[in-house]
Amino acid sequence: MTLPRRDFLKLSGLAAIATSIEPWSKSMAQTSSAPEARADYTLRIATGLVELAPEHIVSTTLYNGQFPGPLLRFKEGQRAVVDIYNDTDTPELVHWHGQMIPSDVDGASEEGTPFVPAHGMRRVSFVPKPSGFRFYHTHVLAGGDLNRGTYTGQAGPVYIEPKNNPGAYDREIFLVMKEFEPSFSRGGDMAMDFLAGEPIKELQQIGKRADEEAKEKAKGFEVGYERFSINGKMLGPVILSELSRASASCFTY
Ligand SMILES: [Cu+2]
Repeated sequence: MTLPRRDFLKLSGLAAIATSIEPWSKSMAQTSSAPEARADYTLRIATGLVELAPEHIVSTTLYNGQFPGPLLRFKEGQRAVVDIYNDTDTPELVHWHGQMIPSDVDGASEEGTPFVPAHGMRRVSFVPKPSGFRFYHTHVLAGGDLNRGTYTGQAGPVYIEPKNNPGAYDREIFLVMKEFEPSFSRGGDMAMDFLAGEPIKELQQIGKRADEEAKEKAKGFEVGYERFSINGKMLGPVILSELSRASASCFTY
């Protein structure tokens, strides 16, 4: 039973209040003080700013107003509860990359995970596994919208502490590498010389074959990036923005 607020206020000055509001307080007790565990972590999805370098600020969608999103530490085999608030105007999905968890919380809509509604929230609870360094990120399909999904700053590190070998490290450092400022291109114009190591022959051949096959058809668009960052910081000073676009891509990595 619920009592209109007006009636409640009217009653509140009376001695009869105790008996009158009893059903009200009972119903409140059932809804709000049910044994709801506190979440281990809260993620808030909202737009915000990332300062990649002094005077180089990117406006995008973030977790908890930061990039990367906060480090979430879980324990292998120990249930984790995460509250996800979506403060944006579009439905969102938080995907637990690399974890073997049920599809209703995994964060992939194609596997059946419900979206976190726009301006709504969802609580997810799962037993994290396997142990190790993982990450979480949005699983919204961006399509041609470079302000959505993977093109935003929605990514963060997860560390699942192993049950058996806790690893007595002196120091733990978590690195999240992410590109920013995407743009469409017709291919081939993003510098690749920042890639480390020797080219892999097999991959080159696959690329060559694909190019040949595509000759007949019109080639689709590719997405290239202006900035590369480690933990939300691009390397090198802002002078790089004066260099050509292609070399900036490699230097700032
Ligand atoms: Cu993923």
